[in-house]
Amino acid sequence: MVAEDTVFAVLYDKFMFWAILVGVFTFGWMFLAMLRYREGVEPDTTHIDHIEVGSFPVDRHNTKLEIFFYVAPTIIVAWLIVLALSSNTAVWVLPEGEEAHDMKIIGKQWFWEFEYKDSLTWEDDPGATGIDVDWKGTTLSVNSTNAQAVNVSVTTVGGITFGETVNYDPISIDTVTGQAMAAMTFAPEKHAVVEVTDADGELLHTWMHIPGEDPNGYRDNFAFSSALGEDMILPCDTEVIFEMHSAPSDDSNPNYIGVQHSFWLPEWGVKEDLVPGIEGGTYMTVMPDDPGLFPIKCAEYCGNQHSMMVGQVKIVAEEGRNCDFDSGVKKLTDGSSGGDY
Ligand SMILES: [Cu+2]
Repeated sequence: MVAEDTVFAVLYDKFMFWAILVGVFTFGWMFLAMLRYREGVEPDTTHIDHIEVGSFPVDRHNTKLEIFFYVAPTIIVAWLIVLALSSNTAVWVLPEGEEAHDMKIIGKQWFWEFEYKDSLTWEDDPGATGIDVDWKGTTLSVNSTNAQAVNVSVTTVGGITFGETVNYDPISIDTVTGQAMAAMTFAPEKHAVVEVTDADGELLHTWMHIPGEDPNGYRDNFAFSSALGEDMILPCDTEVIFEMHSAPSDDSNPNYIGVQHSFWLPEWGVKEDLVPGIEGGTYMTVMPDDPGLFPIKCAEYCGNQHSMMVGQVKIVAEEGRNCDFDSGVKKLTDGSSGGDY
């Protein structure tokens, strides 16, 4: 599945629009001329465009038309350059003072780490699964219209003591009311997963909280790793800023700072290098708008397991939103890539 509204897909459509317009005009004119001025057809002597077959119209040329032939394509080419550069700007010029989701990507030999600076709370579309999970304050509640939904499992990871996993006792959904309620305190510093399953343990609905940066700095940022088969999870309809670094997998040798990688989202048509030694990292922005799973690859040869350096990005809807919802923060599609042919 392709995220069709990403910047370069839209740019492709714009180039296609102009290519078709120019093509129809040029070939149309050519075929008209071929029909009209072919051998055996009497030239129309009453019109200004009377020309001799096979001879260049030296003394009856049209200066205005000839200038138009140069000026019009020049304007079109200049316009295409503007379109192309504005797409580049959307990906590589960082937005200022806007609400963006900050992600740190660390390329190692040979896997990716996805570190969360901003928190993200998301769940599957309740409209599609018939299940709605809510966990705030001291209460976890589930409302279900899905007759299959039976069990709720809750897992939390980390917090101040990093890496500690807690599996809570499963909660049952009342088969009559479709509700489940439990007194549990939501901890924003922990990674929390709530999964609703049917009687066979089949997963029906997921709710998840991913913690952001700890303001007190007591713990490391939460991270997913492609080495463990974990996906990078990003919200839809929100601008995402990737800050990317290359780091050695084993930092026991201070003289070794890693190799160059390139973070590539092939279906979105964007990639950016991760360069060892650049302190602040390199940057790229994206605006995902379709939910789904998209591949991640390394586009820079980085050693013998380079081809294994793959992962996935999962686009989800933030809790209480869905991906069809026009959030009004679509800077990329409003400003530089939406509709302004
Ligand atoms: Cu690589």
